[in-house]
Formats: sequence, structure tokens, C-alpha cells
Amino acid sequence: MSARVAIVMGSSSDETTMHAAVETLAGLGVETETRVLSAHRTPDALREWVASLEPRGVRVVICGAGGAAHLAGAVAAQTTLPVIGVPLQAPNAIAGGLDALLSTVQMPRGVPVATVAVGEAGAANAGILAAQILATSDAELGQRVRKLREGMAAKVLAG
Ligand code: RP5
Repeated sequence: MSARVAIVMGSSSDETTMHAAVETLAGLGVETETRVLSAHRTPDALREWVASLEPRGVRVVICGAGGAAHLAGAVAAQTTLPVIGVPLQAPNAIAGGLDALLSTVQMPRGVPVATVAVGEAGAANAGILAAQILATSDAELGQRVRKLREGMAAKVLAG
């Protein structure tokens, strides 16, 4: 089966944090593909890759970037697939990644990016959100997402 979720990040330095999205989706049985591409450093390669997604069966795109984090917006500008943006804390981040959060979330009306929390929790939530989007037309996946929730609840209640 081909990947239904594509994960892209602006630098290989984002890989450790974005692994939470890959891992979460793998745990839910969702196949992913992962690329390092930059809105600023590799604009042509990014455009080509985005154009290839829908024909190859990708249904949701997750984009992680730090600093002037335009990656998710640049992807959303070129596809109508749902795009989830993960703001990351770059080494020179302002206010713990507030720069990336604002760059990702403040999209102009008409071109949405579903923006999650900064960093690893956001990357994990991006994976869950992507699975929830796919689960609207995949009952078995929906069941696995519900099981994940139940597991979390059980952990909280167990103290
Ligand atoms: C962003 O700048 C990347 O997404 C990364 O979070 C940050 C730093 O990138 P490198 O200088 O480590 O390549 O574009």
C-alpha cells in the first residue's frame, strides 16, 4: 500500500522532533513517507514534490519547520489536500518557538494550515490528527484511534 500521509520538514535538524509524527502514525498502522525539503532553500524541489502527492494517493500532509516557518503555508498554497503545520523550536528560536508558531498559524483567509502545538507534542498530535482525518473514511483506523484515546484515559486514571 502507498503512503497516505506525507511528512515534510525544513531541515534534517528537525528529524528528531518530527519522529513523533512518524512514530504515532506507525503505531496507528498508517503508512507515511518522509522528506526534507525547504520552502526557502529548495523551492523548486518542494513544488515538484507537492505536485506529486495527490496522484500518488497521499491524503494528508504534515509540515514541520522552525524559525521563519513558511513550509506549511508554501505547501498549502499548492494543494487542496489538508495540511497540518508543526511549528518547531529552531536553535535561534524567539520565545521557545513563538516565531515558528506565528509563521505557521497566521495564514491568509482561504488557504488554511491546521496548526498544532510547538515541538514534539505538536508532532505527535499532527500524527493523530492526520489519522483522524483519514478515519472519516476508514472505520478500522477510527477504531484504532479510539483505542489510543482509551489507553491514554486508562493511564491518567491509573495515576
Ligand atoms: C528551518 O530552520 C528548519 O525547519 C529548522 O527548524 C531551522 C534550522 O535549520 P538548519 O539551519 O538546522 O538547517 O528552516
